[in-house]
Amino acid sequence: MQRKSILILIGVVSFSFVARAITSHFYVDATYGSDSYNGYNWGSAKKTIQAGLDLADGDDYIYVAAGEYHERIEFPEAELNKLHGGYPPGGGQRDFNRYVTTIRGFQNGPVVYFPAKPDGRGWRGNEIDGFTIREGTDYGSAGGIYSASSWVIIRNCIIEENYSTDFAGGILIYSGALDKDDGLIIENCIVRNNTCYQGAGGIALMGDVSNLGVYTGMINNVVVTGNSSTSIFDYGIGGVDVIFPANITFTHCTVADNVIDHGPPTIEIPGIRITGIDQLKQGRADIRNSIIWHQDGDDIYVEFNKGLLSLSYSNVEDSDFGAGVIHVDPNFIGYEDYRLASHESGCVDSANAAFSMSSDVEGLSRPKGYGYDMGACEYLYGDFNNDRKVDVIDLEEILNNWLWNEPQIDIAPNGGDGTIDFLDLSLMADSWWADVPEK
Ligand SMILES: [Ca+2]
Ligand SMILES: [Ca+2]
Ligand SMILES: [Ca+2]
Ligand SMILES: [Ca+2]
Repeated sequence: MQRKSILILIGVVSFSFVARAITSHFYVDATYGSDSYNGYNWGSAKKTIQAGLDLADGDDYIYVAAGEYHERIEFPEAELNKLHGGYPPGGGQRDFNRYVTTIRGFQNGPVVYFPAKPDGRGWRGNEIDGFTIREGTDYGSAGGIYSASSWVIIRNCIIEENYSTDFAGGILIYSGALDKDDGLIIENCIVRNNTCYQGAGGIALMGDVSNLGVYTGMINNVVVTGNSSTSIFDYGIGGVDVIFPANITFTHCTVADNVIDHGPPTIEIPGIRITGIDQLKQGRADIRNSIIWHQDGDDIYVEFNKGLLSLSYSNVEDSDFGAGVIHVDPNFIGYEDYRLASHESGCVDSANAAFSMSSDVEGLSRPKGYGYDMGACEYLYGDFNNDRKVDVIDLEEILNNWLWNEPQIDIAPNGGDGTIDFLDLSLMADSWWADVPEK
């Protein structure tokens, strides 16, 4: 009798494991969908993203067609759900640059919210990919994305023009759990022109400090620009705030031209702050292959005995030091375009290949030219007019300067040889018709 009960118990337990592994696919389409449909394919897509998310119970995919979604969304209380934007209305081949999928928030809450479990532990591995997230307003967490789980993946997103009074204008990661989950990834994203009153204009990475458990995260190919903290009295950070228990590695990031409104006696930190509670509870950041550039104020502020910084192969406006660290004008194209304007920029080909990514923030393959570039954007050799294409217009530049000494065009060999000839033509041809969509 007892043995039979155990067998039944084993049967129930293994059944529940099988049931858990089912992956479902749900569809959302602002143009052709309706929330009265079942959401099981493009032809019966839901109209709102929230209606699609509400179908997911873990390990599911929710596909969203291009369009404007005027809503605030909340991920379900489950793990491993993946929300992917960038499909053509009606369904078809995904292209998130072409099929722009925008979630436009409004008052009283972040545009995107990832919850935690009631005990503070995170829901693991939830993911948002391929969206523009804008115009959220919140009073107390973040305007754009607020995740209460530290294992969340944010990829191929633009987070812009959001506002919060506290913590972060763009993105807040706040792990409340005692045992925090590693696995945070923010990748191929642009976080720009967000505003916070007294917090970080761009991104805040923090959590419950009541024990020593930290979480690690990766920020790869991310542009953080034009974000601001507007309090004139209190503290504020322009770009990124890394606070214990966060332990963050930045690779190929461009953090530039973020601003704060207050000045001395408060420390001016338009760039990145790394801080914590005390010597045992220090925030940590490893910054490599990146550009941190703010004309006024501190690019990277490490609070004494509360933060730890490892800096390498980066270009920093201030005198911060480390292996391969330089301090030269990055030569951005300008007008909110943070690509490098010329092969003569000190950031071109000077990053460390050991830390590199195989593509840049816009999907351009790396490396181009003679090595990997610092920052989120790889310089496209041969694109002399910086229009993201190497084509006949650029070829004309070569031909017009044939056998002349023109440093702007003299891209080969490495460092130039004082003449425009077949070497330069050949390097240009390597990128022929490379087409990088505008972001
Ligand atoms: Ca500076
Ligand atoms: Ca390069
Ligand atoms: Ca061009
Ligand atoms: Ca040459």
